[in-house]
Amino acid sequence: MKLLATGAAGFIGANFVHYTMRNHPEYEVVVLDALTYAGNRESLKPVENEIEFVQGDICDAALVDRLVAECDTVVHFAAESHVDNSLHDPAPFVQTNLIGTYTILEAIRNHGARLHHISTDEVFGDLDLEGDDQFTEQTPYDPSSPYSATKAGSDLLVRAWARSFGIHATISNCANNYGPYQHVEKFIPRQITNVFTGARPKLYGQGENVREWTHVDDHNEAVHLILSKGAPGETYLIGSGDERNNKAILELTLELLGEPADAYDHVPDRPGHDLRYSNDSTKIRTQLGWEPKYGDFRAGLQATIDWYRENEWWWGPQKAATEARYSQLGR
Ligand code: NAD
Ligand code: TDX
Repeated sequence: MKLLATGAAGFIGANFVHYTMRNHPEYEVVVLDALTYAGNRESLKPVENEIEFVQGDICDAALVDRLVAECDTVVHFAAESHVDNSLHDPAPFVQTNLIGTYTILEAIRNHGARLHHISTDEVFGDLDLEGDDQFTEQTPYDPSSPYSATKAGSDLLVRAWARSFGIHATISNCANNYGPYQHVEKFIPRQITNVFTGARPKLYGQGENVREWTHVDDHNEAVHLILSKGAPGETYLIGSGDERNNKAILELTLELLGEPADAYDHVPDRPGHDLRYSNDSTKIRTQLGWEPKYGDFRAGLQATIDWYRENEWWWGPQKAATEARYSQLGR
């Protein structure tokens, strides 16, 4: 079984390749990644002799067509993934998330490989801070940012290609991920590495916004369950059920790092900042038997802090440029 993983020099895709090598040796893995600012070949170093790596753009139709023709399965992680960047410059989001996904769909249509498309809870918009509403597979799309709008558009392209052209495709919409190899632009690694570099952590607004934190290995286990047992044309929501607001996450991070609970700065809020996400993951739990293994968020966060402490060689080279981008945004 030959599996093409797009965007797997990024956070979730790299962890997917590691997870696949550990748990699913039946797959031969090819990675296609453009190595944008967010991609890092070092994230695949532990498995570099076990996989094939192709540096290239998912918008390159000839390249994508050739690679898809040789594969049985495509797992499509590649995307521009950071909301703040999309507010600053939406162009690469439209290109990669929409045109790139279209390019993959056309290659799938030509060659008949099976596609799993990785998406996000952000396509549904947000929920009230008060109350216990949740997104389900039936929730209408209502994205807020250029990032989530282009992810929503990519999901709709996949659905249309499945219905109109009969491609074998599945979609998953996962909540916020955390774990090793996450770019230091994202919330949790940014705060950990700020402390390690002597900078103060940065909280947007009052930090009341709520996210549902899911360990990246739990996400990737869900993806493998969908690959082996998911039904064509179906969408699955994935989430740990562990909802916390940003202030609480930051205070817990500071506590685990041995820092005072108030040792951070409030910075201007993100425009259009989604208030709360929460996925009802009953479908994947009951139909496919998925259950998160990282039930203890505190332990998962501690392990993540330890990973960043031990792997400055990995994140150190990205840190200064990332903070320079944040300075431009005033955050
Ligand atoms: P990431 O930014 O860490 O990695 C994205 C990868 O895609 C990088 O390696 C980059 O080089 C590559 N890439 C970007 N444009 C490309 C192009 N045109 N051609 C080829 N490769 C390209 O992102 P991530 O956090 O690992 O997210 C992976 C996927 O999961 C995305 O589709 C994202 O929308 C989705 N997702 C992320 C989260 C999260 O919490 N991070 C949650 C739910 C869903
Ligand atoms: O310095 C910060 N301070 C802060 O308060 C940063 C970087 C973020 N935040 C807040 C904004 C969000 O409410 O923390 C929360 C999480 O921020 P991000 O890590 O940027 O994630 P989010 O915007 O929630 O989106 C993430 O989850 C869904 C991923 O980046 C997306 O790719 C995924 O689709």
